[in-house]
Amino acid sequence: MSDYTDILYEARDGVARITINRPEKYNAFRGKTCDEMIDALNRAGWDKSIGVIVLTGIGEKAFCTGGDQSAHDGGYDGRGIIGLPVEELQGLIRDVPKPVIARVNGYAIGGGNVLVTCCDLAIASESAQFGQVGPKVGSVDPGFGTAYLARVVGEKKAREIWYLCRRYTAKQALEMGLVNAVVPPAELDAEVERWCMEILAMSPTAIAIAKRSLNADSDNIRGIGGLGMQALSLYYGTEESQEGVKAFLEKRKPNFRKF
Ligand code: 2NE
Repeated sequence: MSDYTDILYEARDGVARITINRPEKYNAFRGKTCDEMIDALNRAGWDKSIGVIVLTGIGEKAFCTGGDQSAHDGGYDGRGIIGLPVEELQGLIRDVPKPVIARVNGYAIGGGNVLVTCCDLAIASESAQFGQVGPKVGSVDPGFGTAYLARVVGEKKAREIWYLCRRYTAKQALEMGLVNAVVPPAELDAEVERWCMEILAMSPTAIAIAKRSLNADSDNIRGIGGLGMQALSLYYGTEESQEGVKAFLEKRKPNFRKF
């Protein structure tokens, strides 16, 4: 697969850049987007001329806003347990034997925030905003999106993020350890480039072993994710979940009181 419609792929000077290209949807992903990202990650991950992978979204508004709610009808429009192979995508970010850097240029919301969580490193523009929205829109990201988030930002903060669905600034994301660096928007590309060049100077095999070793401690979370997706597919069939999706699309507050 190389005729991508939902992403851009560029490989140059040892760095592969995967860019979600759905600006009209604030870079939300549908089934096809996930499949293309999986294809591109495999392509970059096993290309010996590539030492670092950068994941980002087109434009300045959004890095990624998670599942495309307009492609959600009691389930998403693609393959897999919930119609979005997100657990495969998240697992692959961890499995490719090279660092994946999230270049966070705007909103990293819902599944977009989970992608940031799963990436090895994250560098954000000062204008980026982060947060989970699942309980507001009738969804949840079990596995890496919840349990691994707690490893990254701590248990109490992860619970706050999921239970209150607030938005966090790039500075707050830095303070909680969700991102590694924050720079003014105009300096984002130069900063990402600097981090890539530093990594490219290292032994790729040592980096690959370090990555797998760092992964090992949290790999059990993958099983929770698979189990959780099965539960999520049942939840998506309920009136309660559908109220969340409908409310988002109708631009109103959800009413979950009767549930
Ligand atoms: C991103 C955010 C915070 C932006 O808010 P605001 O107020 O700045 O803009 P607005 O008007 O909400 O959004 C701008 C346009 O982008 C679309 C909106 O519908 C709107 O379109 P127009 O009215 O201009 O035509 N848009 C934004 N996000 C979208 C999305 N995800 N799908 C489709 N269209 C989207 C605000 O928009 C927000 O909170 N978005 C909610 C994102 C959301 O619900 N994501 C899914 C969470 S569940 C999930 O990701 C997931 C997973 O990770 C794993 C498994 C299953 C699900």
